[in-house]
Amino acid sequence: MTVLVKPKALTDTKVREFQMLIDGKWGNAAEGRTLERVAPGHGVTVSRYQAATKADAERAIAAARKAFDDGPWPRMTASERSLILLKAADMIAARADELAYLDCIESGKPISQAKGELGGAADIWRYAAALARDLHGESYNTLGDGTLGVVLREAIGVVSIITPWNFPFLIVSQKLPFALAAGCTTVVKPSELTSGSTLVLGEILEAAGVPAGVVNIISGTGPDVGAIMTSHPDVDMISFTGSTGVGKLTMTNAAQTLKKVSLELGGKNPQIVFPDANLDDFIDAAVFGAYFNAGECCNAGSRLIVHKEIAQDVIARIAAMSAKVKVGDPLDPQTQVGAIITPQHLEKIVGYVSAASGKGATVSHGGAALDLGSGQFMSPTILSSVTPDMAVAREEVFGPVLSVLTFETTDEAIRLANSIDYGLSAGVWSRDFDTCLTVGRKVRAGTVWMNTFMDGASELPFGGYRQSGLGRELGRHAVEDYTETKTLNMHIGGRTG
Ligand code: TXE
Repeated sequence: MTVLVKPKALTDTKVREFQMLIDGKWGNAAEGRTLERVAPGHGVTVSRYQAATKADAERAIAAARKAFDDGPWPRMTASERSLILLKAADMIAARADELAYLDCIESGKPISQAKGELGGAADIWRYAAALARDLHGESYNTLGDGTLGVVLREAIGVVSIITPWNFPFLIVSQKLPFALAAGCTTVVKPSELTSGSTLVLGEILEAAGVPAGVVNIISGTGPDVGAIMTSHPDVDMISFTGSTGVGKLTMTNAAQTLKKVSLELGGKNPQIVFPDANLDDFIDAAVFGAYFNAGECCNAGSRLIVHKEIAQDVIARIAAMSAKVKVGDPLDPQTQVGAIITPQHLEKIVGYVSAASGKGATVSHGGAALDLGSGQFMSPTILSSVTPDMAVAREEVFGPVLSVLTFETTDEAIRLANSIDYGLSAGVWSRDFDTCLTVGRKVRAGTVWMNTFMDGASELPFGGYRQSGLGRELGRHAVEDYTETKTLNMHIGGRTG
């Protein structure tokens, strides 16, 4: 079974009202419409956001344009920008409990996890602040006596930042501080399901000293505002995290004016396990990798590729550990798997499971929605005897569902790992160094974990191969992504001299 943690009624029953930040002023959407957010774990309205439309987005883009073209932000020294980002990081840390609470009730993620994400986010802001000081170009005095080449790194301009609901504060933190460090100005649109913490970030940035118009934050739906944010000629770059479908749409829109695009999209990440692996470590990581954030995670370890020799044992041990996972109240500090983002999304997850069992997969654990009295929850689920052609083996379920496939040779494992459209991350488990490196080099994915899974650090780039996206976030090149290079080719003395 699964350990159930029934959601307790919320003690704070007040609906939190949010406005939007455009050109340094907080206000309502032009058309006066709002969006209500029902907490996925509690089934009651907890937040009300402004429903921005095209006119609001255009105002925000104009403010960002003006702040870039005429404002102080791109003209400040890197040291001045860095100090403001450091101040913001301290303020994020000081308000971490409030921000974690918002992410927890609006997205349904466990509170302990939300607090961990806030710690990670503050670290990213500090890292971006450090990188701001080290952003520089190059010079070449080797081009001949009369020539000096200087390569500048200039802020790219106005950046549209569009984020999803699964890690609301963490994902905006993987984009915004780097854009700011480079000297860009921005329009930010969080998901219409989890806008709260990003709007609070607007208050923090104002208080930290970010000038008006540099960060504009609008709440609204993709079709209402996302579309204009990705197509407006005054926007120079788009940084998007979300579904592969909307990522493709974003690129199509961006192509009209040839904007730079950075995309972090879906994943169907394999964990390949060999018979000589440390199975205690692996079982623990497999359970964590599959169910972390209720599987609503682009780098979820949702596809197990296990050697035939150990498959039965591995499935039995993962099922036994799954039975101990605590599912339920996102606000309970003991909870490990929280609520599913919306009732429609839960239906989609259950649909994937029944389609797979209809095609011959075996439900080795869970397999159904859970009724906990409020909200929507899914049982941690293991599907075994999955074949590579099934949708659960190829598509992003985005729920706590682990699909198990088997292999006999290393080549077959690599082939299976690379047989789908995604290439975000992968895991390989073996005590043999050669095996880990052979698989690690041949798997086409942006991150390969060896004898661990899902560890990350601000210093390590993150992003995908193939349809998992374009570009990398984090790491020391992350600020450069928000720049253009300009070559100054200087001639000294007469041109023929
Ligand atoms: O994503 P969307 P959804 C995957 C996951 C999930 C599926 C659908 O498989 O089940 O996507 O989730 C904005 N122009 N991921 O529907 O729609 C939208 O408002 C511009 C993977 O929530 O892509 C939100 O701010 N923007 C993923 C953001 O795009 C548009 C995280 C993401 O929403 C838009 C989330 C448009 N036309 C979902 N339409 C990951 N990589 O972690 C929507 N948006």
